Order: sequence, then C-alpha cells, then structure tokens
Amino acid sequence: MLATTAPASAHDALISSDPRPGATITTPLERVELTFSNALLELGGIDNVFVIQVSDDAGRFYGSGCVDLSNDTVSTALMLGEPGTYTVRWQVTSGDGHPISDSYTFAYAPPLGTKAIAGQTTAPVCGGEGSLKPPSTEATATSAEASVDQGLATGLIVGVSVLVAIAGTLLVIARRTTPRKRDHVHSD
Ligand SMILES: [Cu+2]
Repeated sequence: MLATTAPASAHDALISSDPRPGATITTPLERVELTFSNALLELGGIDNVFVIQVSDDAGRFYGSGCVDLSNDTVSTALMLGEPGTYTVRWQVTSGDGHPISDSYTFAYAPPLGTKAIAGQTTAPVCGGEGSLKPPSTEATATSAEASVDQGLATGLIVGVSVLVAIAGTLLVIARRTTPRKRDHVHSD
C-alpha cells in the first residue's frame, strides 16, 4: 500500500534447479545450478551478495562458496559428503534490484564407495569478498579429488578465522538489506 516507487517489472522467480527440490541424486554431484525467470542483476559490491549454500543435516557446508552468474542462471561447484538430506539455501538479486532468497532440500544417495568430503563447520565465503568468481575447474576432475581435499584442508586451517569474521559481517549486512516478504509490494 506504500508503493511510492512503482517498479518497471516484477521480481524474478526460481523456475528450475539442478538438483530439483525433493529429488534423489544417485550419482556423485559436482554442481548446483539455479535458473530464474529473467536475467539477474549483478551490481557487485556487498549489498548484492549472490549466495548458494549447500549443507547436510548435520549442519556441515560443502563447496567453495563461489557463485557463477550467467544471465538468468547461478551455479556453484562442489562435492558432497555422506549420503543423506542436503539443503540448498540461495540468495540472488532479482533483475528489478530486489534480493530474493529461498531454500529447498534434496536427497543424496551415491553409489557405495563414492568419496565423501568432510565439509566445513562454517558457511564458505568465496574469496572473502562476497564477489562473483568463476567456479573452480579442479573440482570436476575425480583424479584431482585428493589434492583438492588437501588444499581445502590447508586453506581451512589458514583462513578459518578470517572466514568467520567475514561471514559474520556478511550475515549482518544481508539481514539488514533483505526486505521482509510481507513488505514486498509485488502482487505476483
Ligand atoms: Cu521485486
């Protein structure tokens, strides 16, 4: 009722995802990809943080935190841990400038013997700047899993205090800048 600035278009909606909500994934997962109804808005900077967080039901996080944006699609490269239920939480900036976010779950049931990543106890932040970075290419080669694991572990030890501090800052900012759904003026 206080629509003093009429937006030119409606905010975008998530129209498809891989994995799909409620799906059971039976092959090793390498990427989570979300496709929206229109091109998303990349302004950069800390007020427009694109986030895809993937966590298991023990609260451990997977992936680098880096989000790749291509027009209407965001994705993140990752490897998962033990079989179970995983939650995807995402936040993007709609083409009309509004932050939108949601979450969904899928089940992970890979073949026996599939390598399980340990996961992280805190949500990963790509590069520590909340910026969009291209996805890691090394995560796609199965033969490189061991070295990726070691590099990840080393990076965690070195950077965990930095990540915690940055993640805390980003969470505070994200909460402050994300409008509550009941305040959203769109009728669609
Ligand atoms: Cu909107």
